[in-house]
Order: sequence, then C-alpha cells, then structure tokens
Amino acid sequence: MAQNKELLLRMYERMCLIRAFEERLMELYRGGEIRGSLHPGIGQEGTAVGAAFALNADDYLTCTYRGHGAAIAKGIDINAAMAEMLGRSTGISKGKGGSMHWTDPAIGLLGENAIVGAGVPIAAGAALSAQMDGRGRVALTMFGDGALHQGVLNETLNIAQLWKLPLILLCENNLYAEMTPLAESTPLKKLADRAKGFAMKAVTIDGNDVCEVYETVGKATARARAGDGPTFIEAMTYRLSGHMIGDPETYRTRDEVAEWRKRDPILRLREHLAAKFEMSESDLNGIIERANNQVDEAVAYANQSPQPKPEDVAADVWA
Ligand SMILES: Cc1ncc(C[n+]2csc(CCOP(=O)(O)OP(=O)(O)O)c2C)c(N)n1
Ligand SMILES: [Mg+2]
Repeated sequence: MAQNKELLLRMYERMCLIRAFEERLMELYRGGEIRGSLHPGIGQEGTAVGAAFALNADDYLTCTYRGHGAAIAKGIDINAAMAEMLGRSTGISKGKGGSMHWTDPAIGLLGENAIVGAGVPIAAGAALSAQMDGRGRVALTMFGDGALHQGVLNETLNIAQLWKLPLILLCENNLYAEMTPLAESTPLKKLADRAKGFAMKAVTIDGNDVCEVYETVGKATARARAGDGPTFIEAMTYRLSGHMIGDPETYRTRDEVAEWRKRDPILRLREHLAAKFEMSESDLNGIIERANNQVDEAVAYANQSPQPKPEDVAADVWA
C-alpha cells in the first residue's frame, strides 16, 4: 500500500462515507421508505474509490446498478442522491430515476445502468468524443464479471482497441453474476484474457486494495491521455451483501462470505493507517462517526424535500 497519508485518509473517509450511505439505504429500504430494487456494493468500495480518485473532475464515468459507491467517490452530492433514493423532487433525477439510474453530467457521471453491460458502449462513445475534442479527457466504465459475456462488451473491446480510444474498462470481478458463480458462465480463469484476445492491454489486480486500484487506473489514464489507447483492468473483489436486498444467498456458503469479510477493503486500509501512520482507534472511529453524521444530514435534507408534483410526471421523461 502507498505511503501518502493525506491521500490514504481521503480514500478512507470516502470509503467510510459510501459504506455508511449504503448501510443506511438498506435500513431505509427495510423500513419501506425506498421503492424499486437496491443493489448494495458493500465490500466493493476499494474499486469505487481507487478508480474514481484516479480520474480528473472532467473525466467521464459510467457504472452499473451497483454504482452508488463509484458515484459518491466521483463526487456526487449525497444530499441530492439521498433525495433521489427517497423519491423527492430535489433528487438528482427529480426523484424519477431511483437507485439504478444515478446520473450527473456535472461530475462526468453519464449514468448508472440497469441493463447489464449497457454502460460500456456509452463510455466508449464518451471516449470517442474526448479523443475528437483533444482536451485529454478519458472515460472509465465499471461493469461486472457477468457483463463481460454480453455481445456489446465484445464489440466495444474490439472497436475501442482498433480506434485506440481513451477508455478504461474496469471489470469488478466479484465472482458471481446474480446467483451464478463465475465458473458456470466462462471457462476463463482470468477475465483479463478475454481482453487480451482483442489485443488490448489487460491486467488482473486485487480490487480490495484501494491503492493498487488507484495506481493501476492512474497508469491506464496516463496511457489513454498519451494516445496509447484503452486498458482492461480486472479487479478481484467480493460483494459482502446479497446481489440485491432480499437475496436469500443460497448459492454461496457463510464460510466463503466470512473469509472475504477478512479482506474487507475498508478494514485493510484501516489496519494500514493504524500500523504505518499510528492512527488511533478513536481517530479512525471518528471518521466513521463523521460519515454517519453526513448521512444523517442527507436523510434530513431528503425528508424535508417535497414529493414530485403529479403534474410533473411526464416532464424530463424521454422513453
Ligand atoms: C441485459 C440484461 N440481462 C439480464 C439482466 C438481469 N441481471 C441483473 S444483474 C445481473 C447479473 C450481472 O452480474 P455482473 O455483471 O457480474 O454484476 P454484479 O451484479 O455482480 O455487480 C443480471 C443477469 C439485466 N439487468 N440486463
Ligand atoms: Mg459479478
């Protein structure tokens, strides 16, 4: 892990904020306050923060329905995000998008996406526009191991490499696509090998080591900005929560989850901060407390916000 204390602390703070935010979402959901479905990324905060922190403010990002973490890491306003979750008119999509469609062009977030794989060609389009306008921006797209088997992924890998698009393809390999274990959907041992088949530079890394993600994405953005084309990054990680809220999780063992809990990316960074920078338990707990306070404020903001008006039901709706 890296030695820059200020950066590590900012990463730790953001990972704690994401965890606090999503844990609160689960509570609110169980209390009947959130409608639609909810796919927490608990356990995957290392990929979200490592990736988004390696981007510039004006770089593009697309992610999946499990993208709250990436959006918060890229800098989404958590008050507006919470208002969105509670269906309020002050939400990022005026309460009409919900959990799976967070979008904020002001921070380069071109959307989460409920359709598996669909954010990838959108990011490729953004990368093409960035290549054409020559301002040195890049696009990063996050998707799951299951998404890799969608036809559009393979088409995008091909064209992105052919056109040397400034695109970073970050595959969060959390070992399952819904309830299907990886070994039942592909003979590949390393998903990075799929990208190598398209002559693309591809690496497999530890996605629960936020520093490794940050450094690898940083190198990929440098290559992309220099005109050297895309990089495929397979980040090994694990979702500690179910696929979605209400998932009975009958397809994996408790021992497996317990084993991965020991590799929780937040815990690992916390241990590193304590060991290398002599941060005390109370300093580190204070960061979690501040994250919870920020989430309290976001919930209060959302609760004070008005519901959308019935007459606005068709406004801003394009399909
Ligand atoms: C095109 C499409 N097919 C199927 C689904 C149903 N579905 C939702 S999530 C999911 C699994 C995707 O797994 P993965 O890409 O590994 O992402 P993860 O959920 O593990 O983050 C599936 C099949 C969908 N939303 N879109
Ligand atoms: Mg998966």
